Amino acid sequence: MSSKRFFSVFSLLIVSVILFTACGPSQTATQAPATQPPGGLPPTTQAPATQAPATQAPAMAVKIGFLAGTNDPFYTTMQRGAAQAAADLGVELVTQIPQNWNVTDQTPMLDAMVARGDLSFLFLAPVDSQAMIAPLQKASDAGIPMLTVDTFIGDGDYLNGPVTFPLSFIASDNYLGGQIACRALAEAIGKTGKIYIQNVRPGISSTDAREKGCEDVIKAEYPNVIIAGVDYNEDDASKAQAQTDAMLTKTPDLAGIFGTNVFSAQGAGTVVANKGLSGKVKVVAFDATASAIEMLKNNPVDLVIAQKPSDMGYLAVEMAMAYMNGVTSIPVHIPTGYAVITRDNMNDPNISKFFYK
Ligand code: T6T
Repeated sequence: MSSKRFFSVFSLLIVSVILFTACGPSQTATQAPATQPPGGLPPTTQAPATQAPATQAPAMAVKIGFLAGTNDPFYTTMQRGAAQAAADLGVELVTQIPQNWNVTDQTPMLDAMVARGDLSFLFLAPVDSQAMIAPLQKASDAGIPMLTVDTFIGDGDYLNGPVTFPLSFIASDNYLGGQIACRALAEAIGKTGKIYIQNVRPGISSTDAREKGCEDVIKAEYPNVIIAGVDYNEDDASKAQAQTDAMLTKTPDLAGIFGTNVFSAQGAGTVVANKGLSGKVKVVAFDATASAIEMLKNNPVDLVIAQKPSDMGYLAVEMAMAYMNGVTSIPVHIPTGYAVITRDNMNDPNISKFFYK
């Protein structure tokens, strides 16, 4: 255990001991306080040993903070998983969801969560792998143990990388996801033709890795497939639509599109459908939202890659509790896997259980 982690565990233990001592049952009734003045209350007027003082505070639930990336079905599904774990383990989940995917929205929410002073643990999806390091370092220095879900800071290697203060990283293997997506897309277009990537913004660990996985698989396995362009939509479906529209106008022989997340795929699929290009321009969508599944059913989308956000949330709370209960072997990286959804398997309950809710 690094000395920083040792000290976090150590300070947690100290805090628990202090809290336990302060709130211990009937302490004032059973022990003669050392500070009792001589000639204080006669023994007969003291509260009986079995009776708790009327003013004793009720036991407080442990509170775990969850700071999402933004308001989308991926994170609401993650919140559901986390809430389930919190209910199962008898802790309180305190959730904050930034309206937009950016550092300016996420940082003040993080600061406010730290300032509350009552969160024992924090898990979050940092919206930028570099820009969120300093704000999170500040939270860690304030004594809050944390782990990241979905996205990482630094290079994601919390053991040997440049950033080691988060305890764990629980997420999909996004590079693999990009490879799965673009292999399927290349196959869907007959291994020949132009494809286009609708992405969010450089600097986000998850979607950067999906783009890279896509590019690498095309380069390595499909010599006749060309990546004709990449656009960044700032996690805005309308922007994704406008960019896809412009791309289709500029490249009328475009054969396929990879939408790397909820709003990218939603924007791309909508334009393909509106232009009457369903089936002609193939679309692979990351994230199993209701809209992606609808587009899979009605054609513009050919493949949907479901992550497991509910598992991420559940495991994050479990790991937080394990850590607070003294477990010292928290896995530094927990990959959660995918379900690959096609028109053929979408009605199978073993697959449809991965649709985001
Ligand atoms: O794809 C997810 C998430 O994995 C990614 O990091 C950001 O976008 C989503 O939240 C979906 O909108």
